[in-house]
Order: sequence, then C-alpha cells, then structure tokens
Amino acid sequence: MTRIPRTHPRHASLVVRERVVAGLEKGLLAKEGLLAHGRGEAFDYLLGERSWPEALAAARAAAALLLLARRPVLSVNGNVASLVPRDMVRLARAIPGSVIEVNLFYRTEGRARRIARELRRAGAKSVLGASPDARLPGVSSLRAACTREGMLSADVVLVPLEDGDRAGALKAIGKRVIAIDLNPLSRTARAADVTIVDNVVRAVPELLRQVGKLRRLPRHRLALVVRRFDNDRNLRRALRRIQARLRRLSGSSEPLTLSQAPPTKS
Ligand code: PTJ
Repeated sequence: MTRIPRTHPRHASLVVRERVVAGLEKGLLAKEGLLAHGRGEAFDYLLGERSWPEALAAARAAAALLLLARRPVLSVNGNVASLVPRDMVRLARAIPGSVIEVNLFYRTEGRARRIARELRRAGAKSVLGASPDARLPGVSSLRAACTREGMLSADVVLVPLEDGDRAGALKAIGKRVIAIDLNPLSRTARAADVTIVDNVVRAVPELLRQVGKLRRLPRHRLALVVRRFDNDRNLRRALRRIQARLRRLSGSSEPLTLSQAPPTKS
C-alpha cells in the first residue's frame, strides 16, 4: 500500500482509494470495482465530498425503515467489504433481526468466501451468501445467487453501491430497498425506496448514528419518519445541490485557478 503524506491536499480521498486497492490485493474486490470507485469519486467531487442535508434525511428514513423491518438484510459486495467492513458489522449488530448477505455481480465462489471471512474477522457472527441456495427472480446476472434464509425472506434490503439490475427486481417481489449511491441518476438510486446520495464511507457511519438515535422510538413514530420521506423529491434536491455548486463555482468572481507560489530565484 502506498503511504499518502498527511499534508497532501487530497489526503482523505487518496487514503480511501488505498483501501480499495488493498481490497483488490486481498481478493475481496472485483477489478471492475476499481472503475466503480472512480465513478463514485467523480460524483463525490461534484458534491464537494460532504454529507448534505439530503443525505442525512435519507439516512434517517433508512434507519427508521431498517428498525421497522421484520427481516432486514444488509447486502455486501466487494467494494463495501473493502471500504466499510467493520461499520457494516456494527450496523448489523445495532438492527434487531438483521443479517448480512454477500451478494456479488462479478461473482466467483472464492471471492464470496473471502468476503464472508473478512466480515467474520470484523466481528460478524454469521454471514450468508457464500453458499447460495436460491435465485432472485427477474435477475439474469450472477447476482441472482442468493439465500432463502436471507435475501428471499427479507422485507427490507440495504444495497450499498451496486449496478442497477437488482433494486428493481427486489421491488418487484415486494421488498423495500435502501440504496447508497453517489450517483443520483443511477438505476439503483432511482429504483430504491430510500436513496442515500453519499459516499459509503460517510453514509454507513451516519446510518449507524441514526439507528442509535431512533432505536427507542415507538413503531408509529418510525412509520411517520418513513411516510414523510419522498425519495423522488430528495433525489431532485441532490441533483440541485450539484447544479448549485457548479453554478456558484462557474459564476463566482473569485478566481478558479489556484494561486501559485512565486518562482524561487536560483
Ligand atoms: O463486488 P461485485 O462483484 O458485486 O461488484 C460491485 C460493483 C460495484 C463493481 C458492481 O456492482 C458495479 O459494477 O457497479 P457499478 O455499475 O459501477 O455501479 C456502482 C455505483 O456505485 C455507481 O453509481 C457509483 O457512482 C457508485 N459508487 C461508487 N463508489 C461509491 C459509490 N457510491 C457510494 N460510495 C462509494 N464509495
């Protein structure tokens, strides 16, 4: 792993990138996961690399939905296992009745087993998905491989950063879907009931915080939090956030170019 100097102006982003690379080296990440991460970085850049109120509102609604669920399933892929394995395990512990299931688009049995092992090392008591015994109807990719006890029995499924073939299929068989996706225009973001437009490295810890805050609320209050949330409106807000940032940056009287240190005399 490359050591990133603390003084580097892009330190935080480069450290996250190193975690993705480490995931590849450990055999957790698909090679394509590097490309997916790059697309996410680009959207994060446009969003100013921070969690805006829209993301926090979505995290609150997602926490309420997970706490109301009878059988919540937290889906984990290679990128999630590389970036936030411990936080996913903490989240599973904080949500009563929840289970973690490995679900992969570029599925290989070896990678599914390694991801399950990584999550157990991070403290998960049980991880489903390494030995699938069912297929998700309506999904033609390898991602259809799932478990009866987990994904098929779920009423609410958390799908952090993935391609768009599954969220719609889950909804078609009556599941509620929570997505975490930096691209507010992705198919997953648009198909989900609740979409957190934020980086998974910020969104999962925020989700944990919200679960901690809401866990003692009575069910009718949790249901109200969910009812009041409108995903379409929230996605439009995220898009307007990008638009406003770009408008501000492109129209500002401040110079866009970075000031340069004067050349040193030799
Ligand atoms: O491990 P596997 O085999 O299941 O494969 C996982 C990936 C992510 C490679 C696979 O699902 C895939 O190809 O996904 P896509 O189509 O590249 O979509 C990934 C989405 O996640 C894109 O909309 C990205 O903008 C978004 N994204 C990438 N990195 C992050 C992210 N969203 C939140 N946080 C990130 N760090």
